[in-house]
Amino acid sequence: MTYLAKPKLHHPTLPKNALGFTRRDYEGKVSTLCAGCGHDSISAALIQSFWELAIEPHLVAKLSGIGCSSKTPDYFLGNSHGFNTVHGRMPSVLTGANLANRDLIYIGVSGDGDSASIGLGQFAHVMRRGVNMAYILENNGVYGLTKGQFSATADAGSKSKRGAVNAEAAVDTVSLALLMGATFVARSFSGDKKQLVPLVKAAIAHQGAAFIDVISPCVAFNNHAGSTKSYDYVREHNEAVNRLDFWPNRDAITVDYSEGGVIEVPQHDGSIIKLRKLDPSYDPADRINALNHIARAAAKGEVLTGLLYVNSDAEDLHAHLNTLEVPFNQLGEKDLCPGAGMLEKINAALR
Ligand SMILES: Cc1ncc(C[n+]2csc(CCOP(=O)(O)OP(=O)(O)O)c2C)c(N)n1
Ligand code: SF4
Ligand SMILES: [Mg+2]
Repeated sequence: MTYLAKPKLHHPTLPKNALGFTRRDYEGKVSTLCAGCGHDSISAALIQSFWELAIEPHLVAKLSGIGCSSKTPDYFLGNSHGFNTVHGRMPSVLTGANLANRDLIYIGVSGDGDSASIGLGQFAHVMRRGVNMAYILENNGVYGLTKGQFSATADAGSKSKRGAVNAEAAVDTVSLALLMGATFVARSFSGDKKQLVPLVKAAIAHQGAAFIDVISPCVAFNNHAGSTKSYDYVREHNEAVNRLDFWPNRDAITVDYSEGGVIEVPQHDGSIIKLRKLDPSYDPADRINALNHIARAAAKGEVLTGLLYVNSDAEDLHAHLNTLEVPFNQLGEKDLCPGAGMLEKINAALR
């Protein structure tokens, strides 16, 4: 099934974006995930975001690890670059690709096992290095692909489908991303496309490490009573701190937002995040306050969602390393291999 391409039929009345593409042009192969899996809704949100932003698919690189979640890049943006790496190692491959060619838009897709269990070290370092990417963690609290073992994001006290109680403390990926220096941190729910789509768009626009933890229920192994990652639990305990509208540029703002509590957060590329505060005490520019809020909500069993932190002045890894703007594949042999004399000079400077 994974090799099944979708039929190329486009109904003539399908709406087109500014590039003349329909949503179908941003789809991938037929999904082989279980019907109702949260991961498919996240793929749909990604398709929607890229289509609405009118991004040319060949300018996007999708990288993932291993898992049901990491299979999903096959199901969206079929005309983009893709690399399904090794379990827990997507961040280092994405970092390398990004350093070689900064002109592409990098999407990292991972699971909670992939990022918080085997890949925890890689996850932490890609955040602190500020790699320019939108990192989407499809968080279901279990290893879906290998039949539902608890992952490191399963809450202590939550029950498996067979009734076993998880005794271990959960890794909270949004807190960890904040501690590690990610400059855009959000949490959302696969069942809330209205919240997720603008978050994805804003994460794409962000210059630096952008992280979205998306609670994404596994209908096969973790959608029962006693689970804190089920559709029912998340719907009942979802506490959104804000709601977003994303505007690709200032000119696009044609509606007048007169409602109170709306703040504008300009991004480096001229795009604007419009934030409606649902919790007046929540300031997404305050990292310490974000950490406090997340910890307090977790203690009450709430799932805090929305844009939890953003640093609009963030710089990415290329700025830290002062790298060349030209992608490696556009450099000639002379630039790539400047000779023994130059190597000697570099070595001498390091002695
Ligand atoms: C090095 C290595 N160890 C273990 C596995 C087995 N394995 C494959 S997927 C997976 C867990 C996937 O869980 P998660 O990342 O949460 O993705 P999900 O399937 O839940 O979306 C494991 C342990 C593997 N493929 N490679
Ligand atoms: S096993 Fe779970 S995570 Fe995997 S496709 Fe099925 S519902 Fe989704
Ligand atoms: Mg998982």
